[in-house]
Amino acid sequence: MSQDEGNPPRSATAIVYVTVLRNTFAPTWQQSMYQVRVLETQAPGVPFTTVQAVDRDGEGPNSQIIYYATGDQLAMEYFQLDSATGEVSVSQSLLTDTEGTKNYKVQIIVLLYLAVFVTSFV
Ligand SMILES: [Ca+2]
Repeated sequence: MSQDEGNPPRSATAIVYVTVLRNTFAPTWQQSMYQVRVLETQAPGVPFTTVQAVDRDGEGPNSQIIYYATGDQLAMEYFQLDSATGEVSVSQSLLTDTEGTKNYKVQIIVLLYLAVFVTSFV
């Protein structure tokens, strides 16, 4: 209700309907595991695969998905993830890995849900 300061005071009433957007659904992965082969000559910064999760809450912050990656130190050195798109790319040339590592494991987490991302290069 709103009221003015006149004498006598006049007022008006409006009804406001409020819809509460509840966070009902957790995000789910399209695939629980992604196994990808990538050449050691893969250009840094160019996505070679995309992980994808969906959230059935529809539009708005309750369905907004943020990806982030964890993994061993070596994997984190060579791979990067776009937190908004889920695109995975090499962050530096795999040719600089003098150990010649063939398998890197990167875990990509969307909120509290895990998927394991495994990649190897030939
Ligand atoms: Ca949700």
